[in-house]
Amino acid sequence: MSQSAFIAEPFALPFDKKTTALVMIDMQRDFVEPAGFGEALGNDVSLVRVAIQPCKQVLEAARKAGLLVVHTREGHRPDLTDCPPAKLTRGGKTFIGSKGPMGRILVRGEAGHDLIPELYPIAGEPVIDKPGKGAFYQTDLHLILQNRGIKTLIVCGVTTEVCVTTTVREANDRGFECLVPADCVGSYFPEFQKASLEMIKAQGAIFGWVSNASNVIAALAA
Ligand code: TIU
Repeated sequence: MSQSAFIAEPFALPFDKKTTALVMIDMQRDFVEPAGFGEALGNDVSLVRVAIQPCKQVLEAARKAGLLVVHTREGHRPDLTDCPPAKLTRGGKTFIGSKGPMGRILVRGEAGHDLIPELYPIAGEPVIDKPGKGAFYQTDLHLILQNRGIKTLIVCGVTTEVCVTTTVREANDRGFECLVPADCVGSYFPEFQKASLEMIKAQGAIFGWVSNASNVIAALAA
């Protein structure tokens, strides 16, 4: 019997390894490394870098437990035809597609768009290129999860209040149960990190559950 439960708030979340996937959101150089898009926007990347090691431990535990692992990347075609004009005008001087220290910002194929080496996908792990903040919008993520019979998602990555919670809300509306390990998600804004995690688990798990890396690792190893 593979039914188990994650220790979580507001209450334990039962899961089955066969129907659980790890979704690693946008752990891209542009968001996490110095000199990327995140830092160019004026943010302190050390605040999101603290999530790297916990993410690495959860990723290793998920691989060992045989979970489906999916990675996402936010970015656009080099000609930016998939970038809404309204999104193109944001970010002050740091426009999507403009030249950054790690290539054109949030453009597919550029160095800064790539996933960080610490969490690099291995063979068999789908990588979803997404044009939006949510991982379901204009991608085949839902199809991939459905085809594998996935019901539960462990959602990690950056940033907590932007792409992580957008994805959790999208997933929740599609019937998935989402668990967010608090130390595996990062924000440039401590107050947003705190509020986002509180919102997820409020009102009896309105969008999902909140836990931490060690609880997830223990449950996956059981
Ligand atoms: N991946 C993601 O969260 N994209 C963002 O643009 N996040 C910010 O917090 N800016």
